[in-house]
Amino acid sequence: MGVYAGVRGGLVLDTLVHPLLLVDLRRNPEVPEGCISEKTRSHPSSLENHRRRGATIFSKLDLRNAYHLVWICKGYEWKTAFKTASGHCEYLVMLFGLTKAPTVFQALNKIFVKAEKCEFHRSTLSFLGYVIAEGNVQMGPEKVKAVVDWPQSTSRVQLQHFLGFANFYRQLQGTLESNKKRMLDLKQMSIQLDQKCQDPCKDTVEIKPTTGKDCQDIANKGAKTSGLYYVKPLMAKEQFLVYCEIDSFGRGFTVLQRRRDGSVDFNKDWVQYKEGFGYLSPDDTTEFWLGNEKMHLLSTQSSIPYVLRIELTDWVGNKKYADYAMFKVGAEVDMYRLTYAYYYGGDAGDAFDGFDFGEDPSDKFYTSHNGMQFSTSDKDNDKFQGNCAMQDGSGWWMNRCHAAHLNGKYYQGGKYTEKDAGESGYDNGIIWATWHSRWYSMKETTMKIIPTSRITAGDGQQTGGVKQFGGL
Ligand SMILES: [Ca+2]
Repeated sequence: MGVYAGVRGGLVLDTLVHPLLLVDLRRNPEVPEGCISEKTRSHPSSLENHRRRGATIFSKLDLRNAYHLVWICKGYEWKTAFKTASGHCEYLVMLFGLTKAPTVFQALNKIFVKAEKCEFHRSTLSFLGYVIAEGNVQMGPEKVKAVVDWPQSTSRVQLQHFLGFANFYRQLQGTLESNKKRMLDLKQMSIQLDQKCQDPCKDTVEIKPTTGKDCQDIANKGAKTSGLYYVKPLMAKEQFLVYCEIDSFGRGFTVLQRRRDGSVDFNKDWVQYKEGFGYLSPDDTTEFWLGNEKMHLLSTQSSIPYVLRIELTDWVGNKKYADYAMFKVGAEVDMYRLTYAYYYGGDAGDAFDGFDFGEDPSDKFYTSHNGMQFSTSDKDNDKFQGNCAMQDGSGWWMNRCHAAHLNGKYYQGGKYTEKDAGESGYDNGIIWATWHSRWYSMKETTMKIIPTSRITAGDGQQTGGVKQFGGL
């Protein structure tokens, strides 16, 4: 049986074996500032020693004297010098761990205890935030509460404080270990999943070798099939991947946007619309927004005017299109402004020019898109006092707000109501108001560009007209 005496600010004695020291120098006014940090607090490892010694009964003494009341002999302070991040320090009072310190301390003539703070012959003892009992040292309940109730950290420093506090109680080790194990399990699972998807990925993702400044350029170089190609517009610093739609007439459309099945969430922020999101696939089966910056680089790279072709499919399989001549997306400084010269044609109608919904004489003016800057929920560049992009959960060339809205929310089946549109209740589907009502959301959309000189070739076949190849 071991008997311990614990002393706040002092000492624990193992009367059967030899002195076992504990330090508690928290907020000690006697200790020179800058020399003591909270890291000098007692470490539970010393407390745990009692386990090895088989102690069952414990006593605690609260000494009026403490180490820090013992001055180091003048001229010998340098022997305690140590280095910290904030400079070099030396002790002026006795420190724990100094050779013979316990002996010196016990040899002091007048050691008094505070009787009211002493406890004798207990089977459990509360000491320095720990509960000491036979065979174990537990974290004190008030410390556990402090960890549980710790306010959420809002800065790195606050988080460091919490981690420092929590790590100090090595009783948390168990939780940490179990978390570590779970992390390891998740990592292994992720590796397994990676391996699983690697084989089909390798087989299906094929990037064609031909490159050019756009897909027409690539087609001109002899590429015959649609798929993934790298393009490098004249002003682009790096090449990037695009889906090229290459037809039998040798036309190469560079695809800017694709909706097919609602698998990609188009409710994204400015940076995401800038960089692009979604997935490019070699067989054109996935949804994506190529990205405003890439659209800008592609559409403004030279004096070659581009036509923007918009293709729409409704929920009974009808397909319509709309073409816009001299389509351009401005630079980011101009908020990726949309401009075009005129409606080039198509059977879907000119929704970019706005639509008279019959609610207000200015409907058409305020739902047109030519000249509009791009808006996202976090960047409101629209003509509305509110935030169209936030209300509709999309990024688009918003006016006040739209008659065409191809990045809207995906509605299965097409028809939706104000109630379906959520909190704001505005029309937020995939809309082309000159074809279907704004409460009808398209099933599929494509936005793609091609040099104007090539647009007419091939269309003749669909309409039974002339087959011709213009320019380039
Ligand atoms: Ca606004």
